[in-house]
Amino acid sequence: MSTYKLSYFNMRGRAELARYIFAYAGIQYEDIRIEWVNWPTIKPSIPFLHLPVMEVDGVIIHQSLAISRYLAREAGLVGKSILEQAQTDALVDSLNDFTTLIPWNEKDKILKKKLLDDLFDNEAPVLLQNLENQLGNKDWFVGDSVTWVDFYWDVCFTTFITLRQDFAANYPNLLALKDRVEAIPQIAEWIKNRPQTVL
Ligand code: GSH
Repeated sequence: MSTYKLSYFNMRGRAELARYIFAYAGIQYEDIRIEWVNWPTIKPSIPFLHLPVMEVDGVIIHQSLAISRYLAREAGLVGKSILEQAQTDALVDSLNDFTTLIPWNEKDKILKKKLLDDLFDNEAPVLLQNLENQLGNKDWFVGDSVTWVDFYWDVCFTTFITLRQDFAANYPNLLALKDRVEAIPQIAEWIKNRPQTVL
């Protein structure tokens, strides 16, 4: 049995997808939450200087999606064929592309609002319509069972609504998928008990 240590800040952010997969698979891990005040001291010791990182039996993996993909493989959540895996990866990348466009670190409030308005008015509908088309009336994005991109949708949804509350209101199938993910008993349990943070 491997030992896992996941290090991130005290936020859902880029570690939450990994935490969903740990919860779903019932894998024990250390959920290390570094305080921002301690980060400058810790940062030089972290490979590639960003969080999250995950230590597996002493080996450190960086990049949140590499971490989550590794765990998803362990948990049987990557798709049942290499074609399904490619479809799943592509959807994960599309959600991630949008996430990286969000001006997280913009300090100028007026500029930040302008950038967010532009993103949610112009970019989000393209992403959401394509996701809605991919999902159709199926239960899950890819194949006939849950994969890690279904989890990633719920993780992204939970954060995006803090930026624009009604951003997915016109996409009923995507809203139903979010409910379906949150109703998975292990995920429901994690959501109920996880540390409450804004992001
Ligand atoms: N592409 C990387 C991933 O997905 O893991 C991005 C990592 C990243 O930018 N992490 C941020 C961070 O470490 C937090 S979300 N910020 C502190 C810093 O860069 O000093």
